[in-house]
Amino acid sequence: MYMNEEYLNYCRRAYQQILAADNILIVSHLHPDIDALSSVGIMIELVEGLNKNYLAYAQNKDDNIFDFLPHAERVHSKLPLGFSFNDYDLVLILDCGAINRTGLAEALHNRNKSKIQVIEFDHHPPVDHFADLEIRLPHLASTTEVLYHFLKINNIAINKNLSNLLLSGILADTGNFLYPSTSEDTINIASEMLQSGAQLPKIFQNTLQNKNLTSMRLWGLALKNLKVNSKYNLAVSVLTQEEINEATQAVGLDEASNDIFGDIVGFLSNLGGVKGVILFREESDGKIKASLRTSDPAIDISRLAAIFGGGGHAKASGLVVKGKINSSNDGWEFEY
Ligand SMILES: [Mn+2]
Repeated sequence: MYMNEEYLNYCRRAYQQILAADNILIVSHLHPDIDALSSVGIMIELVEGLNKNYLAYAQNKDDNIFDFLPHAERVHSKLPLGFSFNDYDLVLILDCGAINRTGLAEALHNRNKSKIQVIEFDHHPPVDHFADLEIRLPHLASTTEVLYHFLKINNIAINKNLSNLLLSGILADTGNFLYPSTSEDTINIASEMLQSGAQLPKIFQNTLQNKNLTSMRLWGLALKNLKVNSKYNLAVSVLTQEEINEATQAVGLDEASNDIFGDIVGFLSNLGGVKGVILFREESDGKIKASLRTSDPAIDISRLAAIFGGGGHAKASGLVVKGKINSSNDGWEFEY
């Protein structure tokens, strides 16, 4: 078990607080990914079973793409009319990394701490501490893996919905067991989920085997533009705003999901002989985003991201700077 006595107690306390609460707000990060929505789904399954009032929220949830996940359709992408933060006595924050990613930073900062308790479950490295109870385990592969331990410690039976949700988060955040975050424990949990009824083929049909034309075009461009910087031994690829527009508008989309870029850079990190890979992409609002990955056990690539104000995990991190990218035959020039 990947958890010390202190965290065992945190998990027990968290469950006692859920049992004692009347109105529960379940929150994950903006543009939620599969691990985020799976974690929210797990909490929905739990609180519905306990007949609690709840609202689930993840700002700007992309329509429908993750509807194969149990309860994903119950997650609000906008706060409903008449929403009041003070109506809740317990807030569960899942997979958010930092308070800014909750879309509720102001309400969380200004809350009446004697009335509203906040519990955070996460596997991102610490950024800011705003929860009353923080169950943060950065060595675990996914937030659903954190929640697996939470469920086990509290003797909550893992039914078919829970097993599908737990496995989906693990598969997504390990790149189907390819990323270095995959541990022996991760694989054991996944195998237990299959025995509990998780449907691996159904998950794959909705993830790996469900790429759309836009994402295929972006994959093609990112591969075409891949170069190796021999000075730093880093692989670099760039997607300019023009290229992203061309790829996405062709099928009538104005915005490409961030997940696509995470998938692409995850794949690029398989390139042999380099220390790491960076995928830069130009956003429409005058920003450049970069995703950094390494599969070299000796390298903490978040230290490179941190130089530019970014952060994340040792093997997968990101950064955002204001600026633009000019591409020419000689390469790229960054103005920032
Ligand atoms: Mn995650």
